[in-house]
Amino acid sequence: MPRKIILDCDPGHDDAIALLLAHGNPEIDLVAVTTVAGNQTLEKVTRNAQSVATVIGMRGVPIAAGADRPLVRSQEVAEDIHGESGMEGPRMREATTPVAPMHAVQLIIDTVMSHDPGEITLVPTGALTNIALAARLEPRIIERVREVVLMGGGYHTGNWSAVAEFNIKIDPEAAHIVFGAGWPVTMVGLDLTHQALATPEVAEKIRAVGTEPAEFVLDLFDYFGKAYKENQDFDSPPVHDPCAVAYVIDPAVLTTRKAPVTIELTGTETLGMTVADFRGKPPADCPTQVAVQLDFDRFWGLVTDALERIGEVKS
Ligand SMILES: [Ca+2]
Repeated sequence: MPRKIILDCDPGHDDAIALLLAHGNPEIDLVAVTTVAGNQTLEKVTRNAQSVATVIGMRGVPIAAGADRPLVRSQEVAEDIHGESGMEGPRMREATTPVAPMHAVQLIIDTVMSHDPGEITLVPTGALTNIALAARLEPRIIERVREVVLMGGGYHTGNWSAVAEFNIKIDPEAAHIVFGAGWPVTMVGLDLTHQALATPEVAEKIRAVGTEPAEFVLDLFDYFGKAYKENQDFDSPPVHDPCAVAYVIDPAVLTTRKAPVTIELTGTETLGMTVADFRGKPPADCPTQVAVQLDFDRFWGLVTDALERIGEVKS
C-alpha cells in the first residue's frame, strides 16, 4: 500500500524536487499539497506550487494556500537563495493547476480526519505554521497522524544563523508546538541535507533522463548552485526537502537517532535552534528522532527514478 502524505511546502527550488519525488514515486500517494509563507510570500510560493504541478503533470491533487505569516514574528523570506519569485531559474510554465478554495489548515484537518488513524503522514518542508495551527485547531489530528517527517533544523549547524535553520528560525513558536505535540517527529535537518548535494555527477544522470521535468530540475540546480556558492560557499548545492520525502518512501535512505528535541525561543544568539539532547539513553517514549546519515546513491536513485516515470522523453 502506498503511503499517503500531505506535503506542506514553500516552493522553493528544493520543495519543487520534493514535489516531483512525491508525485513520481509509486510508494507515495500524494493526497494534498499545502503551501505556507517562507522562501517567499504565500502568493509566490503558491503560484510556484501550481507551476511545478503543471510541469510534472500532477493532476487531481488538491493544492491549498495556508498561513501568510509566522505565528508571532515578522515575516522573513529567503530571497538570497531562492530569488525574487521564490523559484528563480527555470522558465516558468503558466500555472494551470487550480488552487482549492479553502485554507490549507482546514484541508490538512479534513484530510487527516477523513482517513483512518495512522493513515496520513505529514511532510512539512517549510515553516511549521500550518501544521502548528492545524494541531491547535483540531488536536485530534495529533493521535491520528501516522508521523511527521519534516525538513528543518539541525543539531550541529544552522544556515539562517550560526545555529538555526531557516524553516525553524522564521517561525520558532510553530516549531515549538509541532516538536512538542507528542506525535512521532523525524527531523531531517541540515546535518543530513548537507549530504544531499547536487554534484555534477548527479546532474549528468538527470540530464540523461532527457525529459522536460528533468530539464526543469537541471535549471533549478543551476540557479540554486550559484546562489549557494555565492551565499554559503558550497561547491554543489544541498537539496534539502526531497530528503524528507525519500525517508517516507524508503527509511533505509536515512540513518536516524532518537533524541529529545526542543526549540530555543528566547536566545539572543540562538533563537530557533533545534536543541537535540544526546546525553545518555533517550527516554523509551521519546517521540522525536533526528536524521544523521544519508545513503547518497539510494537517495539520488529515487529522484532519478521518479523523473523517469513522469514526462516523455524528447525525441
Ligand atoms: Ca522548503
